[in-house]
This record gives sequence, C-alpha cells and structure tokens, in this order.
Amino acid sequence: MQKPIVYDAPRPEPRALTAEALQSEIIEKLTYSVGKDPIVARPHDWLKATILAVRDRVIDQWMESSRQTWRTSHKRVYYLSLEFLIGRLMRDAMSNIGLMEPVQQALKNLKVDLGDLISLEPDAALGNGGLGRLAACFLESMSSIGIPAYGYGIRYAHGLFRQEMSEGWQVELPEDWLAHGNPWEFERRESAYEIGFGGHVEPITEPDGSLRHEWRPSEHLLAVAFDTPIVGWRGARVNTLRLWSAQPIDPILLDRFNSGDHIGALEESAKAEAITRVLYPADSTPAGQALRLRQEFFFSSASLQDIVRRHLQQYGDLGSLADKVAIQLNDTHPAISVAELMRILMDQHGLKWAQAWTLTRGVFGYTNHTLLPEALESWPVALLERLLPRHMQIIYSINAEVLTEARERAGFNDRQIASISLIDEHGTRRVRMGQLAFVGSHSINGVSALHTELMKQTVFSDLHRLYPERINNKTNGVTPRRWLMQCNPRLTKLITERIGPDFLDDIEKLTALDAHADDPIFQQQFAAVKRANKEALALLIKQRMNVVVSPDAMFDVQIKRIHEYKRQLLNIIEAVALYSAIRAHPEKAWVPRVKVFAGKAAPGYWNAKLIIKLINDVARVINGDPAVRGLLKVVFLPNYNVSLAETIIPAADLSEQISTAGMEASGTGNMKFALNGALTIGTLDGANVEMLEQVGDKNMVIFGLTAQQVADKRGRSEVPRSVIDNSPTLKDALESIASGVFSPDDPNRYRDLVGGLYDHDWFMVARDFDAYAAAQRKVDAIWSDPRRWWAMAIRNTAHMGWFSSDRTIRQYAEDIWNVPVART
Ligand code: 26V
Repeated sequence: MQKPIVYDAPRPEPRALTAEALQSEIIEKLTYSVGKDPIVARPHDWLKATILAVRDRVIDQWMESSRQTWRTSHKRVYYLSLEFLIGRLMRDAMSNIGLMEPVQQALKNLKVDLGDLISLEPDAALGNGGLGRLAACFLESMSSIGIPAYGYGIRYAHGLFRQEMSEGWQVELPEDWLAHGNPWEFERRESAYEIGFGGHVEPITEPDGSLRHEWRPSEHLLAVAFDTPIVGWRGARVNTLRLWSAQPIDPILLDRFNSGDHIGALEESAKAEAITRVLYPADSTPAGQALRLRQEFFFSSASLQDIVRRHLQQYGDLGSLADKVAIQLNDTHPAISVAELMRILMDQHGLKWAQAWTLTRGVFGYTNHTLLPEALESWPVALLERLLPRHMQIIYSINAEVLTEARERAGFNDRQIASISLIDEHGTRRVRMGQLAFVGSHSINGVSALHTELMKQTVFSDLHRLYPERINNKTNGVTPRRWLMQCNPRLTKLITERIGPDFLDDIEKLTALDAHADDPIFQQQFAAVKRANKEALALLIKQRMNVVVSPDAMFDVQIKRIHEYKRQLLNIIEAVALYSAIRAHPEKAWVPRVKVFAGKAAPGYWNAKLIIKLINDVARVINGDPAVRGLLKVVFLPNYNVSLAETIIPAADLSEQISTAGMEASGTGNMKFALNGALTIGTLDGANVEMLEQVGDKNMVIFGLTAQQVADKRGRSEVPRSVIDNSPTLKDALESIASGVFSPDDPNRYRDLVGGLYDHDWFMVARDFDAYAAAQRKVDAIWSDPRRWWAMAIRNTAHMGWFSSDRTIRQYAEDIWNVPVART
C-alpha cells in the first residue's frame, strides 16, 4: 500500500550558497563521504567532494520542484530517448544555480583549481550525436522554463566508444565513464520493475463473457532506476533524468547457484546485465540485432510502468491519463511503447480497446530525426513474435484498425495501403516502427522546416494524406546556457558589458547586438575574445597532436559524426585543391587557414573510417610540406565528444555545414557555431535554411544544389564523369588522391572512394565541388576585409537567439503537449 502524500512533511533548512559554507562543506564531504584526509586527497577525491557539496544545493531545489508538481496536479512531460548525450554535469549545475564564483573561491582557499577539477569529470556520453545531444538540451530547457518533466533512458555501463588513432586509422576502445563512480546519480532500488521477454499469450474468458489476454513471459529481469537531477537556468526547476539499469531478478540466483549450476546462474545474470551494457553506435546498419530490440522494449516497458504507477498514485484513475501525461518518443527507438501502453491498459487494467486506443494516441507524440531509408527502423515479424508475442498481436490489431479506416474513410488503393501498413511485406515480413509510432501518436514532428516538408512528401506521404493534421514542425534548438554562457565565458562577459544582462534570461534579446555590429571598438573586442579562445584551442592542438597552428589563421572547422552525407570528403578534397594552388602560386596572397576536423565513424562503416584516414594522410603531407609555409594546416582531433565541442566551437571562425541538401534533418552544431560568432559556409539543408532567414544572406555563405535539384539529378541518374572532366581543379585533386600522393605506402587506398565519385556520386560531392570551392574563395575575400568579417560574425551571434531550445520546447509545450509555460 502507498502511504498518502503529506504535502507539508518536514524538511531540512536549505544549504547556504556562500563561499564560506561551501568551503567547510567540501572539507566535510571529503572527510566523511569520500573518506579522505585533505592532506592525502587526490584530484578525483576533491572532484567528488565538490560535486557532493554542489549536489546538496541542487537537491534542495529538486525536492521543491517535485513537491510543487504533486501539489499543483500539473501535467507531466516524459521524454523517452535511447540516448542522452549530457557531457559533463558539474559546470552546468554550478552555473545554472549561480555557484560558479562561490565554489571557485572556496576551492581557491583550499588551494585547489576549479578548472582542473572540471576537466577531470568524465563525459556522460550516452548518445551518438545530434539526436542524443538534442535530448540533453531539451531536458535542460524543460527545467529552465519550468515544465515538470522526466527524461527516461538507459544507464549504459559503457557509453559511445572512445576513439583513438593508430597510424591515422580510427580504433574503437571501450568507454568507462563509471570507473570512478558517479556522484550525480541516486540508485532507486525501490523503483524497480519486472520486464518480460518471450513466452506465450493466454486468452482468458472473463465472467461477463469478454476476452482478456495475459502475457506469460518465459524470461524475466529487473529494471532498476538511477536518478540524476537536471538543473534549469537560475535553478528555476530541477527535473529528473531516470535511467534504467538491467539486473537479474534474483541478483545472485542463489537457488541455481546452490544446486550446483554455477555457470548457468552466472550466464543468466550476465544475460540480464548485457541489455544495458553498451550503447549501440548508430549509423551502422541496424542488422538483426535482437539485443537492440531488447534494449528498446526494456526501457520502454520500465518507463511506462513507472508513468502509469505514478499517475495512479496521484489520480487513482486511468481515464485522465491523456490530460495529465504527455510522452514524447525521440525517434522510433521507443516506438514499441505504443503497443506496451495498450497492453498495460487492456491486459493489466481491464480497459476496452477503444478507450485504450484513444488514451494512447492522446498521450504520445513522435519526433522523426532522419529520412535516410537505411536509418528507418524495422524488425522482423518473426523476431518480434518470439520476443514480444503479445505486442505482435496488438500491432496486428492496430494495423487492422488503421487499414480499415484508410480503405473505408479515405478510399485508399492497394499501393497506398501497402505504404501505410505497419507490416512491410517485401521479402521477410517486418514491422515498421515509423508507421507504428505515427499511428499511435496525435502529433508527428520533423526537426526543421525543410525536413518536415520532405517528411510529408516522402516517407509519410500516404499517412499524411490519411491524417493531414498530425505532421507539424518543431525546428531544433540548443541550450544557450551550455553553448554560450558556460563554454564561452569571455564572449558572455563582453556581450553583458555591451547590452546588459537581460539576454541571460531571454536569449532573443541578443538581437540588441545587431546595432553594435559595425562599431569598430566592439569589433575589436569581439575579435579579441575570439583570439583568446583560439589560443586556448591552439594550445590543445599542440598538446594533443604536436602540431603548431597560428591563432592568426582562419580556424575552419567541421566537427560531427563522420558520414558520407555530411561530406567531410568534399571539405578534404577542397583542402587538397587549395594545397596544390598554394604550391603552384607561391606569389599569391593566400589567406592562412587551419582546417580542424573531429568526429567518430560507426565501427562498421568502412567509407567513413576511410575518410578519417584520408584526412590524416592529407594532414601529414600538407603539415610537413615546407612549400606551404604554414598557410594551410589540417588537424584531425581524436575522440570528439561534448567537452571537446565546448572548447572548439568558441574558437571557430568558419563553420562547415555542407551536407548534401535534403539529407541533414536539422543539424544543431550549425546553431552552436553561429551563436559563438562563427560564419557559416553551408548548403540549403536542414536548419541552415532557417538560419539564413534569421541572419540574412549577407551574413552567411550559401552554395550548392538545393534539395529539389539533388532529387532531380538522382532521378535522372546522369553520369557525373563529365562534371569532373569539366573541372580541372577537381580532376587534379581527385587524381592525386586516387594515385597515392597521400598514401605512398598503399597507393590504391583511395581508388574506390574516388571511384564512387566518378561512378554515381550519390552524395553530390563532385557536382557541388566547384560551387563549394568558389564559396571558399568568397570566404577568403571576406576574411581579408576584417571590418566586414567581424560585422558578419557579430550579426550571427545577434540573430541566433531564436535557435534556443527554450523556444523549441515552448512550441512543443503549446502545440503538442498542451502544458502551460512560463513566459519570460
Ligand atoms: C542513423 C543511421 C542508421 C543507419 C545508417 C545511416 C544512419 C544515418 C543517420 C542516423 C541517425 C539518425 C538519427 C539522428 O541522429 N538524427 C539527427 O538528429 C538531430 C537532432 O534532431 C538532427 O539535428 C540531425 O540533423 C539528424 O541527423
């Protein structure tokens, strides 16, 4: 039995926020919680003690937030995501709660440097890239604008792999973020749920003659909750990130162990724990990975059981579920939730189909993050039937209902029926998770205006015809706390001095900077901030790569997952062309450039790994060629993660956002760079299109084919060879790469990679090359006119406020979740 909630239960006095209080508490934590005498304490001990002292202040706000939600009966938002790419938490928490200065002072008095401690904290790298980082920005924004929200995901023992370089090749190593423990998390053994797999379904006839189904799984394990507090700006609210960890039901399986089946007992326990052991590296082909499907169901089921339990505890009745609960599905990874909620409502709580289906669609919203056909999830019917027999039945029933509606109400023909069906009948039958998420949700959104339009025209065109009011756009955003205030304190200070502090609470007030963009004094100060950030990056490059780069050169940066559609290849080919030009024309006034790359390739994605090797091969040759006279340097920084991004982005002059048009759903790095005063060279893709609307075409360098032109060219399948023959610059660059100029140890290494450009050029690298090279020369011309450059850079910062994830979250809250938001 649950105890009734006592709203005025006693609680401790909140902790003081002064440096003195913090100083004595850090010592106290070090002694009594870490168990170390300050005279022998090591840096990790100080880090832990400091986090614990900061955490206490966070907890004060956390409890307050939670009490408020219980008291006010506000609707709760649940963000279900298989990825949360949080990065480090300490600086974020301190900064949002206003503790940076007192903690710095307290540690200084203790002869400890705060910066050193910050860089010791491991990144929580529980995500692959944009999708996971977006989830992290959204959590922070939901806390900042006061929405009662929970993030639900998996507590992977190992996050995304660590990337090392071996002779220029990517090598993947296990990542170990929990090695020193995780002082931010609270294990909630009491919040554990049983998760089933396999078995069979038992039809049961009720006394009233109706039929009920009971799933009898053959395998059971436990989902244990680990909670992390997520602090909003100025501590407005503290929400919870609840990550599930898998454990065997009986942790030591004592019976089996005692009966002598030692191996069996250990195997069982290892099998359970395997579910949450590693994060799948996305953008590798999602082959028949049963373990991945297990992960998806495991966290969906645990989250839904938790949500329904909490709802019943507060309201006692499921009829109000859709009024009090909004669940957002971050891509199709949690799409099985649609069937699981139906099962819980019908099989466990006795609701009838019609009511359960109405509640389900009232609760769920689905966000799509990619149109790439190979990235759209589907599972073999046979696998689903074996692992989740009851869910497969429910999926068939949902399908029957939707297809009947399509035929009867909308008069769909066989082709349209096949296109919206939850079952893909081509070859081995598969369940399409996109279709399941779509029909089970009242809202389906894309992540930029262009992407949403393309969604309507391509993957979901027939579902859109059937349910024309469901698809909507929510252009992505990024949290300005982490991506400006914390990562770029110098710029934050400068902006505050110029336009006052109001932008800290309403980031769209950055537009006030526009009026100062042509002021030579402000330009100088802006340039000085950029220069200081570049010096810091140059130092890091020297330390990590032993390459010397000049902060006077233009820092030209492309950092993101390595993928052919993102076209790092286009960038490095252009670098090769520039290298030849510098050698051929030493008399010309070349703009000095440092090309910085970073990013991980999926372990099984050969071409992506080969592109990394090519970048490193090209870097070795160019950086070692005295004829270049330091005018061009190429650097590939290993192990790209959130923390590295926080150092690189404030130091960038030029941001490369050059994906093949129509392929990057949104991009969010593009926003972070521009916010920090970089110019963008980019295609009309994803959110670049809307950035152009905000900053104007005078302040962004756009080139290349449009999404429509790309589609047309692909449709016509014309031969790209003539394109290459007509571009001597491209031809020379490609020939030098293909003939082994950069790979004398293996001259054929890049034959096939370059051959692909002659053969099909699917990603339009050859066809966009000349436009890209011309755009780069335009960038050079702007660089050579510093007044123009800095005016443009300032205007980029000034007009990025709209791309705050606070704006995005407000739109989700108003249009999808129907929850009230505080206005700033
Ligand atoms: C997955 C796969 C799997 C199979 C092979 C190809 C492939 C390519 C990409 C992906 C990732 C899909 C999900 C994703 O991370 N999308 C990203 O979401 C960001 C947040 O909305 C958005 O800014 C990025 O443009 C989008 O790529």
